[in-house]
Amino acid sequence: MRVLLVHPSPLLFSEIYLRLEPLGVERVAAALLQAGHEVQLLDLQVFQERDFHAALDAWRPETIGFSLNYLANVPEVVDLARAARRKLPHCRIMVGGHSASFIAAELLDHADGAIDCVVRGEGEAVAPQVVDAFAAGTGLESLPGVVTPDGSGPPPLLLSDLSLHTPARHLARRRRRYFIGHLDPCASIEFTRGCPWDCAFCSAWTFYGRSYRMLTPEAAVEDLAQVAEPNVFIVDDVAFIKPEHGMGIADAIERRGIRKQYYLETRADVLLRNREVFERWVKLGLQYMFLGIEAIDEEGLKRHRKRTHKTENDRALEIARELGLIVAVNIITDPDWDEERFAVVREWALSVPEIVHLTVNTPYPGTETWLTESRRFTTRDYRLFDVQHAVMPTRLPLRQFYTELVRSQDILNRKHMGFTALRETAGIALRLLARGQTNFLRMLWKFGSVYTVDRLHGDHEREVRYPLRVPEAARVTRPSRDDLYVHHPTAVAPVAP
Ligand code: B12
Ligand code: SF4
Repeated sequence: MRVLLVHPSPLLFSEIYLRLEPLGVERVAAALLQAGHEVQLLDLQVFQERDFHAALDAWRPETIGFSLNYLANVPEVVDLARAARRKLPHCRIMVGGHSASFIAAELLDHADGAIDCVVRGEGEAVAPQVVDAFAAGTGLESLPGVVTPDGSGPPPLLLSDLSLHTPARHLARRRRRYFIGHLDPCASIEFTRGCPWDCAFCSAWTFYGRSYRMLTPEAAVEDLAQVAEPNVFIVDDVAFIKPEHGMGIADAIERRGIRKQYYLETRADVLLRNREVFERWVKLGLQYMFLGIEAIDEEGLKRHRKRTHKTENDRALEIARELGLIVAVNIITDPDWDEERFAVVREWALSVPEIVHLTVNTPYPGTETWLTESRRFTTRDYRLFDVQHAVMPTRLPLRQFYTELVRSQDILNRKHMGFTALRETAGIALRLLARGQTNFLRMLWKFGSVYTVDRLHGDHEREVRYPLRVPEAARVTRPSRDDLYVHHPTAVAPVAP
């Protein structure tokens, strides 16, 4: 079958700081290619909606698979599915991905017949089975993780071996548009999947049932060796939880003489525990590290169930500095913050040399806060669930909240964009420009035009055609395993904490 896989357009966040290749779609594409299907990939982060329509007209796919990792992309994907259904009535349409997995039934309702099924959980093993069933005209309800308007299959299954489907990176066109900061262009890679912690605001652990799986170092580096870009974003939720795994990959990279620059994300306690692994990776080319700090006080850390302490966070930042890394940290802005609290956080952020991002506390389906907080939502607009908007009541009037948020982020950005910093970045920008890479340079000037109070506030006024569904009271008070997990926890014991 001819299968068109589509990744939706970027959100506010990625207009400024980064844009990354759709790795999940590339892995599903690899599995479909292995099963003998013809596959095209269209990433609307770097293509336009008109390119989607052109692909329907010119290639006439027999199946379309939409990727829906982000809740904010729900209306876009529903509209694209409806448009495709009108244009190609016989084309079968499936939707998969992180967010789609938590809201399968409501997605099917919004689409009103335009989506044939939602594939919950990991897509590599089941997507080829779905396409085969489409081709044969047989039922889908026996397939694991598949939900149709007529019923659901058994729970989704975890892949037995992550190395079976090397991402079909060759299908992602315009690859030079993917970047993060000055790592431009930048590819992505996955060394491990899942997270054994259980932070209250996060759905990484509920998606994978708290499992944690690793590619063998050989398989990980075989994949890395296929990457053409000089820079690599490691997408693992928490890098190098197992020191021997990080060291094993490092050994294999050295054996093969691979030289790249890397970005990764990890936790403060993992950095403290496995300092020598990160030290080794700095020698291999590790440049950027994102540390999930989330709060600057014990109370906040406890509320998010981060299972780290302020002293650990402070020490981890010191170590990252000692290692010479460029470090970005995130602080979760609570809608309850007043001017004073914003000022305290700004003061802290200005006192540390790290890049500090502020995101807004946003309960997502699949998180515990979704169950405990969703009654308080002030909006049903999926598009506002992008961690840049307030979806719960703010203590300050909404416009004032955004004024404080934008002002704080602006002050924090200028910390890195001041005259001295700009002189330093100018060299990088010019080198990239000489190679035709303009993503980083554009990023430097974009913040003020993209991230504005008027835009954030005005976004609340948009018409809501597909209202988000909040969980029923019974599910909130007595959540079942199905309410929390996509992949149910298996017999595999969590490795941490
Ligand atoms: C890398 C990453 C990004 C990249 C984007 C990469 C990209 N273009 O896809 C960047 C840094 C830009 C990003 C940004 C954001 N992200 Co992000 N991101 C991730 C991360 C860490 C890894 C994604 C990944 O590549 N995984 C590996 C691949 C192999 O898995 P996958 O994409 O999930 O795909 C599998 C399945 O989902 C499924 N599948 C996917 N597509 C399809 C399609 C079909 C047809 C089928 C059948 C199956 C299928 O099969 C795939 C293979 O098993 C995830 C966390 C995670 N562990 O997944 C968060 C995550 C997806 N991001 C999240 C969030 C909140 C965001 C932001 C809103 C803010 C933020 N915190 O950074 C922004 C906005 C994004 C935007 N659209 O602009 C949340 C999602 C929350 C939600 N429910 O909406 C996650 C889950 C992290 C978390 N727990 O908070 N992100
Ligand atoms: S450690 Fe990171 S990935 Fe794991 S549950 Fe917490 S926030 Fe999510």
